[in-house]
Amino acid sequence: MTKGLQLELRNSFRKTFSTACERKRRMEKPRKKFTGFIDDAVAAANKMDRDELLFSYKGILYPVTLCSPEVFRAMESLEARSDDIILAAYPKSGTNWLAQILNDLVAIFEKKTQNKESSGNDEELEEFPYLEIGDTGKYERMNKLPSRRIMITHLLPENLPRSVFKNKAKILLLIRNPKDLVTSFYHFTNGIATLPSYETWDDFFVAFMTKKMPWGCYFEYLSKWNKYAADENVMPMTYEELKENPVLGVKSIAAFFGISLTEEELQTVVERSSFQSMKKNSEKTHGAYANVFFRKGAISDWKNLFSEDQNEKMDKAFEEHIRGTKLGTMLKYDVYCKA
Ligand code: PPS
Repeated sequence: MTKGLQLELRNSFRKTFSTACERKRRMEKPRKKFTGFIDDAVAAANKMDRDELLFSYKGILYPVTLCSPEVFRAMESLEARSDDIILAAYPKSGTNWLAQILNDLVAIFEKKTQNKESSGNDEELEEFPYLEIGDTGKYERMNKLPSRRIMITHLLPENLPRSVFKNKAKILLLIRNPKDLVTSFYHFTNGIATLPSYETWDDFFVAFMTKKMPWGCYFEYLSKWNKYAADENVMPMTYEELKENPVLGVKSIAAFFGISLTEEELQTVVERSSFQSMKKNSEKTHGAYANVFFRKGAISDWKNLFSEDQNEKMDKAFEEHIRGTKLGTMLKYDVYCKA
């Protein structure tokens, strides 16, 4: 991008959000707790043995430094709303990317609706954006937050609070091709102390294929969410389609959540959520773990890791579990996962 265009985008953003100060607060606000939370979790994990890092709840593994059975039980008290914005994604699907897009879309929505009461305007109202991460009092506090709330989750549909489906909260379901996802997960796992690290890629691949991942098995995640993929309150989107056409992707997300955008606003949201922009800003937003969360941001990095045998195993698992389903078809496996 040329310097002139960058300047134009910056200026258009300034016009959209009345003051630079307000903009800075909106951009950095959701991440203040993010970095603090991750730093604390890493400090706690550093004092633990590898085999203590995960616990099992309802048959699924989670990191002990981030989640707990008490918080899972308390989550049921969350009263979801029809105007909630929920981002559901298996780990390493591009969650932070979509979170950036949704935060900007809600900021634009609030500005237009002059929603002074909105949950975005007061730092004290802030909660860690991942639904399943926090303390037991989080959900009672969230029940008092004004709309529109953004919630991010890696959970299976059956483990979300019942009110999410009962009250028809809208869910953006983000999915990513399994080969790039497992590649990303491997690098992440070895880059952050909250998850058990692996000596070799081969060991990690075996663990991924045998249901040893935190937040559960990728294939089960897709099979279970597939039952909701055609619901009118659920919009599935792939990492790859957003990467290949971010303008169209952001437009469809905004339309799904009923947020109107001018052409200028659309361009600004797209630019601010590009991998380059997010990586540049990542020390501010993600602190010490910036490079772990924003690694390559590309399609096909799996080709640098997968052996012939691993390709065959993944192809077979995809065939058995997902091909032929709505989500499986959306993933365009033959385009993105064949050498
Ligand atoms: S997490 O830890 O589960 O919340 O990780 P998550 O954010 O879901 O996924 C991390 C991967 O998403 C890439 N990423 C992006 N790709 C494209 N564009 C943008 N803006 C973007 N932001 C993050 C990130 O680099 C991780 O993928 P890999 O393949 O490891 O680079």
